[in-house]
Amino acid sequence: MTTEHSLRQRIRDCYEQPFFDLITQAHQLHVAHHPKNEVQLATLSNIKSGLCPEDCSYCPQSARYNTGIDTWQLPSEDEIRQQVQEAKANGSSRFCMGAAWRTPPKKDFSKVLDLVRVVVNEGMEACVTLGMIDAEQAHGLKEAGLTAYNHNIDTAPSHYKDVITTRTIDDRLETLNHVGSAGLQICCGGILGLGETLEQRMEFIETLCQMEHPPASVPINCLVPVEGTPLADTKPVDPFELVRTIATVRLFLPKARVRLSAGRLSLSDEAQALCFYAGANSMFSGEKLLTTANNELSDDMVLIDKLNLSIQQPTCPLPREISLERLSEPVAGSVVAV
Ligand code: SAM
Ligand code: DTB
Ligand code: SF4
Repeated sequence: MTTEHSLRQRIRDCYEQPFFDLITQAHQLHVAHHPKNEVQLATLSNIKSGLCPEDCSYCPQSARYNTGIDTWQLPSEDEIRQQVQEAKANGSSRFCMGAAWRTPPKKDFSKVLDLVRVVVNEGMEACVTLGMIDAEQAHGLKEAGLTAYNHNIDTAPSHYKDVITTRTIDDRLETLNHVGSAGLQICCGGILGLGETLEQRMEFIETLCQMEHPPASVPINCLVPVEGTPLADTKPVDPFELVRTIATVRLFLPKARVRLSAGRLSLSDEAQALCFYAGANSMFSGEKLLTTANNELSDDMVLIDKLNLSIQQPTCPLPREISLERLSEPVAGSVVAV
């Protein structure tokens, strides 16, 4: 049996154990590594909407699908400053700017650096997701004060070509290496409900665990099916499978932030509560994700209040010892017996 296989098997054993055993273990490890009863709010801003040349079969922003979304190019620094101030006033400590690019065009990249500086100057953690970047661009973002770069592997390597044909998982991992080598935090996760098998879901988690630079945050999205995309009629993810996935990620990447991401609008308050119990400690706040709807701010505040959660304050700039510390440890072998 190879090491790879045994890690996969341990992940699967964790995922498949009785539900309450799984979430109890995950919760225990969560409170050992993170402040109790705390959630981080992150705000998304779509800084370049639509007309993307990639063919990601879930994405409303691909130019290949007729989804009727509004398209736009980069906003001004003033527009971003205003959005950042509003996000901060609403409790967010991270501001994440997303662009529908395969890779950022040269002419736009320096403008993105200016937008990052705006976010940093307002005292928020800055994150961007711009598609594939090279080593020089990663260093440029680090210099500008960026905290994290979001680049999802999205699904299992063995399922990748069924979901996206215009790039490979290795392209994705190459960008993630540039990001990690530049000293940026990696934000990397994926989407549940893309037609993956249970084994492929385990392979997805295994891939996250084996990354050269482990992810500091792991967004777990559930597919938001959008009319016009190839996955428009896909069956929704069972919320218990979402909770199991979050708990398993918490067990195998104990120090990472786990972000309950797209698809939250379809969850009941009770399902969201289980996600937080199982180890999620961040979520997107604000009534829009990139192109699709998200939960109302006032509903989120009521839920946060009902669960007696506190909202995390900005942690940036990260103390050097935290940002350089390895953010994952192979602990899962020892937690099964908790
Ligand atoms: N173009 C860049 C890229 O692909 O990395 C950045 C933007 S892209 C929209 C960011 C992430 O949004 C994707 O990796 C995917 O995980 C998520 N996403 C896009 N469409 C989604 C959908 N319909 N449901 C859930 N997540 C989605
Ligand atoms: C991530 O993993 N999820 C966010 C963020 N990173 C950029 C994006 C979700 C997008 C959902 C579909 C949309 O609104 O277009
Ligand atoms: Fe483009 Fe990103 Fe959407 Fe793929 S997920 S089509 S790369 S915006």
